[in-house]
Amino acid sequence: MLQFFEQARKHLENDAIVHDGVIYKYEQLIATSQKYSGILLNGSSDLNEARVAFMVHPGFDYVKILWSIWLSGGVAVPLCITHPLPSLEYVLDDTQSSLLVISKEFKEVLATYLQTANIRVIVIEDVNEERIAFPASLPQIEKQRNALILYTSGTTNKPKGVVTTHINIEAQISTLIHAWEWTSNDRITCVLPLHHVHGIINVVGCSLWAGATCYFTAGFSPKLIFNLIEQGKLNVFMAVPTIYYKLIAYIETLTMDEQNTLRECLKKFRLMVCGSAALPVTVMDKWAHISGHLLLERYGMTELGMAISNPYHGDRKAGYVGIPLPGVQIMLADENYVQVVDQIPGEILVKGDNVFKEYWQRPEATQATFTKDGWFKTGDIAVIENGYYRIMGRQSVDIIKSGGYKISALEIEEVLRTNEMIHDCAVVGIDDDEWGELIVAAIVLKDAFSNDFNEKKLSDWIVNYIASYKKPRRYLVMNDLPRNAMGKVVKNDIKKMFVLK
Ligand code: MLC
Ligand code: AMP
Repeated sequence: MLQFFEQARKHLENDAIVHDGVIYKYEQLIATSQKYSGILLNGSSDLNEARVAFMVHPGFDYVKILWSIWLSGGVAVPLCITHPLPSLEYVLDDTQSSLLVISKEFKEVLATYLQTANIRVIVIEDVNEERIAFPASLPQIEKQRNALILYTSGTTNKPKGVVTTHINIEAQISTLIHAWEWTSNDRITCVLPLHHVHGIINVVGCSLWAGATCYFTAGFSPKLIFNLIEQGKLNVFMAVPTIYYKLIAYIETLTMDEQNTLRECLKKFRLMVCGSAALPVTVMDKWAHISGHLLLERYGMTELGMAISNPYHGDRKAGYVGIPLPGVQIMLADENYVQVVDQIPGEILVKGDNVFKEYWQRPEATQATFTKDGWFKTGDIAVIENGYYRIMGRQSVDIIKSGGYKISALEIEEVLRTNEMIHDCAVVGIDDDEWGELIVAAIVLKDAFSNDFNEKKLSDWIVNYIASYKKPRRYLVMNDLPRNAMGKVVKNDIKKMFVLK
């Protein structure tokens, strides 16, 4: 029996999920997931690692589908609910998903795909749960089997599927349960998208493993979050730095009385965590002033879950991500993968059961990302100072973190180059207080458009091909891109030009 399910069975009477004010107990979540497994299995005894893509809003439906995929032996492929069709098709094709579970509202965006694809489609609203019987039996799943594929942007233009096994997921969750002292009395709200580890593992995975309650609101909204907080419903909160930035901005619009009421409610929290991108010290300080809480910053990655964390009880140091989590081995290494000594910066290498298995059907990329001794190379540079890790940046200028999302500059450039106006381009991330990095693009126009550049037209066009959070927010039209003696575009020069602009 998979551990997540055994855990849930310990808390049958507890509230598992509260979604739109409706309470779902663990007992109901278990029963519904089992019934749905029967639908997915459709008479077979085991999905045998078939990829099951699903496109469902965060909430009870999302969790029941995820669990039913795991119970029936499938590999879960959560689709981003805001991606345009080309990005969705890419994931569906790359994973060769043979089953797709969707909410009715996503039929429209997928319409052209559904017309021709050879895939079994289940529309949640068309299923009458009352009339489904429990499956006669469910398969025995060995923990080394594949469980999840999440897509991550990297230094290649197309996102790669990160495959994690049940062993990996159990390790990623259990280390956080231990380190952050989760209990069945905890209550958290999920404000993050559920196609990335922050939401899937840290928020939903940990809360349901602990027998705690996970509240879902409709997307990210400071007003809805503060409503829940004021009702005293929550005691744990986790988000990316941009969300804390936005919450602070919202609080600053409230009256002093409203701020004081909120402050009293925030003081009752036991834990507030921040990660997925560097937490600016200014945000940490402002949040401490507002809430009385020193945010716990941690470091993670799609390929690892969480790896390094400030302590729950000890000193939480601003600007530092803490120390390795239990069960996670970390080494800082030079360019030859030899360990560096304290206070010398090095690339973060990671080993442990939390580390993913492989990039889906990319053996060369998988091999390249591990050293010959089996360390996973993160591409992030850190230094240890007084026992605490400080993240100094990334090796690649082509990886951008904006709003907590990892975005490949190369992917955006490839799309931009297909636009009729563009001859050449270079995408970079520039520092931004709110978004961490803001995506911007230097472009060289084709002669025919040199007097006729329409930024809005380009901006409206690009969201047909990439998610809106990947859209460049500013453009700089240039005659030529700056290049070095080898002919390679000097992206750091482009960054400086945007800052000076
Ligand atoms: C959106 N907008 C942006 C933007 N994203 N502007 C600049 N840069 C960006 N990156 C603009 C939109 O165009 C829109 O403006 C307005 O902001 C609102 O858009 P939205 O889509 O409604 O945004 P919002 O819901 O406010 O989203 C902000 C957010 C979101 C912070 C909630 O970005 C988010 O959920 N981020 C978390 C991603 C995440 O889970 N990362 C974890 C990866 S795992 P207009 O003018 O068009 O209306 C990982 C490992 C680890 O990293 O360690 O955890
Ligand atoms: P993703 O691939 O979306 O999972 O993003 C992982 C990347 O986010 C890491 O490789 C880091 O570059 C970055 N990251 C995560 N947490 C932090 C943090 N606390 N500080 C700085 N960078 C972080």
